[in-house]
Amino acid sequence: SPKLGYEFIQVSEPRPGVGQVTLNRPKALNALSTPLITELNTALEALSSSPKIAAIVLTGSEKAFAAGADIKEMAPLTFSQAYTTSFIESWSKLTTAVKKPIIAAVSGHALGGGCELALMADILYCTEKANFGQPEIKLGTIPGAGGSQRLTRAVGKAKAMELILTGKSFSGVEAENWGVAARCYGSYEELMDAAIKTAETIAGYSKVAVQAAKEVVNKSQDLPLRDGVEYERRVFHSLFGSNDQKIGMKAFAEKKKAEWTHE
Ligand code: CO8
Repeated sequence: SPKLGYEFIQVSEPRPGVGQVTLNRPKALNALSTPLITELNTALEALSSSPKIAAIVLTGSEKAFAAGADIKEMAPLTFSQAYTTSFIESWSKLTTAVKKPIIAAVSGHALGGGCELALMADILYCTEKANFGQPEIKLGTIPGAGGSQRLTRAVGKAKAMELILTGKSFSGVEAENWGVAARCYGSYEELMDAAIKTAETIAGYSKVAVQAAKEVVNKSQDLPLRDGVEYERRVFHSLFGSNDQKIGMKAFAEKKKAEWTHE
């Protein structure tokens, strides 16, 4: 059931433990204005701190995940306004403030800031026909919410450079083949079913282990290999201090289902 109080997004709980945020600014193909991003951050922080929620699905409509930053809002910005207000910085709040896994379910356009937002998620699912791209070059600018960094890490320099310098789009099928998307689906319905099912699967595990798993995988994007492997081992060691590790391994030995305490 959609929660009241938001203008540009909808928040729901499609399954127990699964929070869903749906971008809902259909007239502008979910263009990411500052008010929309403010609502998104508020909703994600609320889901992140809710003890009832274990995983989050972030989606748009069948037609558009998001067609980018709001070009009409950006057009008149001056350098000093952008610089002193740290324009766009708050966009990536979800990558630091949210410790629960976020699954982006992308159908239709995911362009510019929309592509960047999808790339910030922990898991990306899309439809075969999804339309990804970084078209900023056509507007006389460049990606500003991590696109040049996250897309390059995802597809490698050769493809990222071509995509960002030409502004050409890529499909959901290509996104899956190149490793941007974990999986692509034939229809919007299949996409949403799969995203919610995956979130539900994750929600069935120990919250402690899930948060640790997300943390160490994301560390691999920031750290050199040796440091990353060491970081992983430290976190792995620390999980021997959790109840859930004892519960999970005991349940395996006894051939029973683990009943997590999330401690
Ligand atoms: N900003 C504002 N309004 C938009 C945007 C946008 N990014 N995209 C679409 N709209 C609006 C259109 O202006 C139109 O409004 P209106 O009906 O009032 O004219 C409405 O949405 C519907 O759009 P179209 O009529 O164009 O729909 P089509 O189906 O014909 O075309 C497209 C769909 C191809 C997606 C087309 O709308 C398009 O090219 N949009 C712009 C895509 C784009 O360039 N995105 C990148 C923007 S720049 C950016 O995101 C990064 C800036 C760096 C900062 C980092 C990110 C925050």
